[in-house]
Amino acid sequence: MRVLLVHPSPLLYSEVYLRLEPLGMECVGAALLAAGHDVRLIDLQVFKRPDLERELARFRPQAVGFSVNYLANVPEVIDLAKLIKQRLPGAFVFCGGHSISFITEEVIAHGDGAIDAIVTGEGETTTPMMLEQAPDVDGLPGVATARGKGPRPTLQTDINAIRPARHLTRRRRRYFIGELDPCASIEFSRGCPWDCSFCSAWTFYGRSYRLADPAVIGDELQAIREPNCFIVDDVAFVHPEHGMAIADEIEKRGIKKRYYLETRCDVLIRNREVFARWAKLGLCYMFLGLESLDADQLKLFRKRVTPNQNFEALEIARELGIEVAINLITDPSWDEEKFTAAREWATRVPEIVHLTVATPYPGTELFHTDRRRLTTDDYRLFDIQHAVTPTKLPLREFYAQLVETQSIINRKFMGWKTAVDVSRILAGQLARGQTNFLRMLFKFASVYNVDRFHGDHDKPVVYGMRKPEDYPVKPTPDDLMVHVKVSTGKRRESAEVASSSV
Ligand code: B12
Ligand code: SF4
Repeated sequence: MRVLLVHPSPLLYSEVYLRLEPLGMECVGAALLAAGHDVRLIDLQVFKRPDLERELARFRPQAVGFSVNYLANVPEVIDLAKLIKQRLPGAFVFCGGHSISFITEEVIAHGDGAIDAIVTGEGETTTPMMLEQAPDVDGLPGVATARGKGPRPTLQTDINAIRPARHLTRRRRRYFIGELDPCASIEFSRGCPWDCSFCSAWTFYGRSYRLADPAVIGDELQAIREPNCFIVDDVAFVHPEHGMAIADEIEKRGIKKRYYLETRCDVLIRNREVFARWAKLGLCYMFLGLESLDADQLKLFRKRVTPNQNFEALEIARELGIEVAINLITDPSWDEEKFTAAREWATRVPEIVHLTVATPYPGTELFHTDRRRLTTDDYRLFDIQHAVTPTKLPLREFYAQLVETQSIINRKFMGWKTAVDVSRILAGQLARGQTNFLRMLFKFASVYNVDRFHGDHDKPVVYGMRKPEDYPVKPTPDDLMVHVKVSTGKRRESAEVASSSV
């Protein structure tokens, strides 16, 4: 079958800081190729709508699949699905990905016949099986249609079996994160054994944590042409021996790259020697979700770390020479005083401090337990940059404070001064025709501005999101789980790692 996979347009965050390859869709693409399908992929973070139209006309796909990892992309994907059905009425249109796995019923209803099926959970096993049966896919495990949902899918037992088909993505030079330009992505592990109340990683993967074979990673890194790699794991190097084994493979092959990863503060403290070794191998940036400077707030998030651990982790990263991007969650209840305190702290520390807004996402516990009512049903505002629950300050003032605090990044790490400071890096990139980082340095003000944030709330809502109060029964955490519960030795081990860190 001719299958076209489509990734929607970038979110606000990606308009400035980064644009990364759609790794999940490349995994689905690899599984479809292995099943004998003719597969093409178009990423609208890089391509434009007319490119998609051209692809439809030339390739005439018999099936079109959309990736919906991000809730804010839902309306765009519904509109695109409708467009595809108009152009190619016989095509089988389906979606898959993280966010959409939690809201299948409402999206299929919005699609009004344009979305034939939604794959819930991991796509590698379900998607080829579904296309084998298409269009009669009702009742298959992990497949939702207008007539209901099949049983929950089972997690893949082996994440080494299918690795991303990177050759499916075109214009790969457009993928970057900060000065790592160009940048590929790679997955070392899948899942997260913790259970933070604001996060859906654990409801999606059922608190499992699976590891890729270090030798497979070594081969993959060797095959990646880009000099930089973003490691997409939710929490990198939970198991120190895994991090060390991958490091061995890198050294054995003499691979020289620079890396960016995301981890938890307690993992960094516990496995300091792994990060120290990786710093020597090229780990130069790290994303740490501190989330809050306040102990009570951290408890509410069930983050299972203390502010002291957070500060200790920052010290370690500084000693290792790894540049840290910190995430702090701004709460809509913040007043001027709270913002001022955050600003003072963000100005004082040498790290890059990102601010996001607390957002109850479908699939998280917070969505069903937060007593505040959502102020909007516009999917597009659920990008953790907008306030979707009542703000203590008037909304415009809230955004004014938020943007002023976010703009510390602009003052410290962007603009002309930074361009001069990093002129050698820029010169090297320009010599190779890479301009993503240079453009990034001057984009902040056009994206992060009060008028835009505030104005986004006035856009007409065509597809309304189902709010917590619209659920007939309040789901339990178990109801939120996307996959069947599996009890393997590895999984128990992961849970122990998590609880031993509490
Ligand atoms: C890596 C990552 C990023 C990267 C960028 C990834 C990218 N290419 O854009 C970074 C760190 C930059 C990032 C940024 C953001 N992220 Co992010 N990110 C992730 C993370 C940790 C892993 C995603 C990943 O690559 N996984 C590995 C691949 C192999 O898995 P996958 O993509 O899920 O794909 C599988 C399935 O989903 C499915 N599938 C996927 N696509 C398709 C398509 C079809 C057709 C089918 C059938 C199946 C299918 O099959 C795949 C294989 O099994 C997830 C959390 C998570 N564990 O999923 C959060 C997550 C997706 N991000 C999230 C958020 C909020 C953001 C930001 C908005 C945060 C911000 N600071 O503003 C930004 C927006 C970025 C953007 N794209 O514009 C939220 C999404 C919340 C939501 N409900 O919308 C998540 C769930 C994190 C969380 N815990 O809440 N992110
Ligand atoms: S540790 Fe990170 S990925 Fe895991 S549940 Fe908490 S926020 Fe989500």
